[in-house]
Amino acid sequence: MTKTVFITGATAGFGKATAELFAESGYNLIITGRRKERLTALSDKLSKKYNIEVTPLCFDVRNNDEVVSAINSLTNKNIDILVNNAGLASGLNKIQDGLLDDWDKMIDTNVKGLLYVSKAIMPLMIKNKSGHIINIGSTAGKEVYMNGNVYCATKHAVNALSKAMRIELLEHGIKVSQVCPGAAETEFSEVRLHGDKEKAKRVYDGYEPMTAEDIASIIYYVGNLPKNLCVNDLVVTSLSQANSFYINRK
Ligand code: NDP
Ligand code: 8X3
Repeated sequence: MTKTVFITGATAGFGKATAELFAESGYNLIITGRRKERLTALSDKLSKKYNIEVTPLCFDVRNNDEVVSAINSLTNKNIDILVNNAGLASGLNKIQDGLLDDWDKMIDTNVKGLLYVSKAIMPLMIKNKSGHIINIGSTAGKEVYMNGNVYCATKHAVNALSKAMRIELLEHGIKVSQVCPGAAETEFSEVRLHGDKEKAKRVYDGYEPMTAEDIASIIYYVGNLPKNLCVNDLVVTSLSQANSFYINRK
């Protein structure tokens, strides 16, 4: 039977590339994000190109009512893989100069949003006695670096929640994996730097970061192992990066 993958944050970056890769392999997709035009365009493109079913759901993961009603609206609720990818960094201030708006955005999206989406989908997987949740963490969830403070805290929370989900869903036969990328060039830095495209480009000066397609290939790999195998935690960087602190810039 054709499998279905539910990908949050599919309007850009990792989520969009992951949608394309699973579509190419014949999966049906449920793709989400706030930017409706992008979502509809991607849905139209992938359904035609790969002859698959694509359901676009436009909602903000920070709003639990929107999350629940979007998932309730699905006619086919058989979700094989959930990729909890929607997320962001906002701001690079020291913690003592932090902006509450930045903190709220990161905590509400990366932690509470991931929980809301998971809470709505886990009962469907439990009912089916199968499923796979792939959470997108970060090297920022393994280490804390200067000016990373609240973003790092949210990704440490994703690290903890991934472990918690794996323990608590074990008896239901549901796999839980965490994929933790290092630096990859997407819209991430532009969002973190509040829309400053020039400054965002300079984040990647002098080295080769990963691409969205690189991370999509890792997510696809993790999601397509034999039934008895579960990657618990996978940290991945480009060859130029050892960890959050060491980047080999030319
Ligand atoms: P992008 O900015 O390119 O994409 C982020 C996606 O998340 C967009 O589709 C955006 O959609 C969605 N999103 C953000 N906020 C919300 C929200 N409130 N509700 C719904 N969707 C939302 O970033 P990346 O692809 O790089 O990031 C994806 C994930 O990977 C994030 O969790 C990020 O923290 C993590 N990550 C990124 C790394 C990097 O270096 N790029 C490294 C490690 C982890 P829309 O705006 O349309 O809602
Ligand atoms: C994104 C990677 O290095 O900006 O999670 O924290 S980093």
